[in-house]
Amino acid sequence: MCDAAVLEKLEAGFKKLQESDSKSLLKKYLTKEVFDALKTKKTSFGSTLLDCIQSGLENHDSGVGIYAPDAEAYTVFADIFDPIIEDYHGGFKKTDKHPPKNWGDVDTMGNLDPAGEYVISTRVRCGRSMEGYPFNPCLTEAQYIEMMEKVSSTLCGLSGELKGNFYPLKGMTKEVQQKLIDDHFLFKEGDRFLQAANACRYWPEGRGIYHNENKTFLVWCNEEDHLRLISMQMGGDLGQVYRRLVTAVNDVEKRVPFSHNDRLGFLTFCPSNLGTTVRASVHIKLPKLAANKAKLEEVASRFNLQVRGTRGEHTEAEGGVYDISNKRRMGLTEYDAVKEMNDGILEMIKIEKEL
Ligand code: ADP
Ligand code: CIR
Repeated sequence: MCDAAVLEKLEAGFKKLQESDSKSLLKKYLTKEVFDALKTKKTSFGSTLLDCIQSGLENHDSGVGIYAPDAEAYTVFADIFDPIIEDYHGGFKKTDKHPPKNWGDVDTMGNLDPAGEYVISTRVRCGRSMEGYPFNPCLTEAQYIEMMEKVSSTLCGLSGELKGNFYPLKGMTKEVQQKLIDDHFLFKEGDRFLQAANACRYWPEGRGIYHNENKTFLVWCNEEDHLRLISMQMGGDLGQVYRRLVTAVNDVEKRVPFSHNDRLGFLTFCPSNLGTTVRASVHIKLPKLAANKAKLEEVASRFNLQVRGTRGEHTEAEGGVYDISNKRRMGLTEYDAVKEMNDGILEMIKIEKEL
């Protein structure tokens, strides 16, 4: 697209966003001043402000509304990324530096619900970007294929509990794909936030999932991020889930070089995932607390937690099952991000018991 057409789209989209009642962080921080300062800038990949914000311009119900088409966008468009990062991650300022990776003493994490009354399942995931490749909107079809081959051959070298197989999305039957999605193992298809961000080109080419036999260790390839490493299982044994993830990440990191930035930590497509990239969650039933959704949200945010629906972000709760996780991922260590979920969930269970 020529620059004049990009500018025209930007101006029209910005006007509509301003007139909307969008609650997104994009709307909150994209002032006229910031917009004017950034609207003609480009990264060396050729990414524009439109490439960063088109998802939020098209989807006014976005929570965040912005993605980095390439790593350089975080610096070139810092005037809009920095305040959004600060807001989302609970005060990570533009002068702050994300701490070095630290998984802490994995043996101190335990079971959130030994009696099995509230927690249905536990999951901890992190994201990684492969060094030498830009993010989704800038990848070529050849790069997608090359990356998936690298990921697949690397993971097939894992052993013990992590040993498994890689399944490309292309060629997978719709039944198998849907069953994996319904069982919460696989990413969904047709996410409109990612589509609008230009993150779904050549789909299903270059996308796939690796998992061990029990589906307790899984890796998503080229959905939102290059890699999502996931450990999950039924019940509330966060300790076991966490130890498995840490073992796996340490192993994979020896085999694949990942993009890391001194200030931002591990680099991801969405600014909400930067830093540790860790989202530790439980599927949980808290019927008394959840009888009042506003109250549930209020209590969760008191403990820096985020509430999602049963099928993940932008979905509704089914059968009273909520996905509750740590919200911030930056400015704290991996251990502390998981501990934040641990401590908050224990408090929420305590409140539920007292109601
Ligand atoms: P993310 O991968 O960023 O964490 P989503 O919110 O889209 O993104 O969730 C991805 C999938 O993981 C969804 O199917 C969701 O239901 C599932 N999931 C998340 N937390 C849990 C959990 N504690 N137990 C089981 N499934 C979970
Ligand atoms: C949105 O803005 O709602 C989507 N682009 C997804 C943002 C990721 N949200 C989050 O809370 N981690």
